[in-house]
Amino acid sequence: MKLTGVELRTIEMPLVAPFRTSFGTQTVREILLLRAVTDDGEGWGECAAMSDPLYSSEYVSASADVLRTFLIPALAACERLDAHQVAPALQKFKGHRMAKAALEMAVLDAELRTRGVSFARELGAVHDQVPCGVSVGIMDTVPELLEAVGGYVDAGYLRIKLKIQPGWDVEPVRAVRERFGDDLLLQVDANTAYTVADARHLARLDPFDLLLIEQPLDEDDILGHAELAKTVRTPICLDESITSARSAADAIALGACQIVNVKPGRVGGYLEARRIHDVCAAHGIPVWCGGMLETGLGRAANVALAALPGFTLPGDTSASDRYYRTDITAPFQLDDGHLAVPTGPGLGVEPIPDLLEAVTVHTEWLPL
Ligand code: OSB
Ligand code: MG
Repeated sequence: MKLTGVELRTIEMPLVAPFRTSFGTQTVREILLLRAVTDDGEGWGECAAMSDPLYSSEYVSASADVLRTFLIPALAACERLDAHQVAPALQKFKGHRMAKAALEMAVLDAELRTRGVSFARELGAVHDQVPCGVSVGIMDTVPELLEAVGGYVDAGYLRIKLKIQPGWDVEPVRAVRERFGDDLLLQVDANTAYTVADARHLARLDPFDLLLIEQPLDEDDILGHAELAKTVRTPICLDESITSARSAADAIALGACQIVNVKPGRVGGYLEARRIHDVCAAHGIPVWCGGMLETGLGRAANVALAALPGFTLPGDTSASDRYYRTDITAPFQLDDGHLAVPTGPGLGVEPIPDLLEAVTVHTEWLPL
């Protein structure tokens, strides 16, 4: 397969409701999409970066720039390109994992469509549907939160994740646990909003039997998480801190996490995400698939990944309508709390031209 060029496309998708985390409020999701054009066919990639560098250092316009200036040109040297060559070809460039992941995803999709193989089969999926959770943003009041959670429980979501921050943690968790009972699978995500000095405070979440507390401390603070784990009984799960299979192995060895959130964008792609799955499985560490408010393209690949055997907890793989009134692909719909794993070649879904056009704000063709 020879890459002839890549189209970069920026889209803006209005969210059905504002999504507030400890790092900010999203009302529109700006997303960079890639269309890899090869002599054999095309493939789609979706970049996980957000508009501003608040979740991680990456952001949409920086991802577009590094792809245009460095990453896409670096693939010109690959005469017989396949997805496994992408990460090695880009390795000399530091960081920018979300941009690298998007490019690898587009090449992988093109390759798999040519071979007639689905993402699920290629990655090693063992299920044809995956159990789904939902990530619930910070609200102005507890009654508003209870109403939102009630809607998701009624829709069939099998696990609820509450975004927390100092001042919005113990009371909302208590209220949700009291209203929805002990059987509700419940977890929290702080997106780095605490310090190790908050250990005693975070231990006040222990009585509520949470599945996990996700990324309470700074992404660099691996030893802080290990220290925190001595005070807090709730299992600690890392998101932002895990950027590779090596960093996952290190965090596990240091006792910094008992569970890992796997996000392909954050770790440089679906192939590295699978290696994290393998490392965690070898250590008996459960993993689950995180999300970055993806369109149907990223969701298709995430759902395929979440069907691997080590993904034993429900993921942030919610239905399309939890995010967008109109997705750019056929919508993913919840069926008894599950999403079906696509079976067609590659991602198994494609953008619907009119819907894609309607949300596009910029396109750029980069010949190789
Ligand atoms: O920390 O998991 C996170 C969304 C954007 C950025 C970071 C995170 C999230 C979510 C929502 O929690 C995940 C999703 O439903 O896509
Ligand atoms: Mg998170």
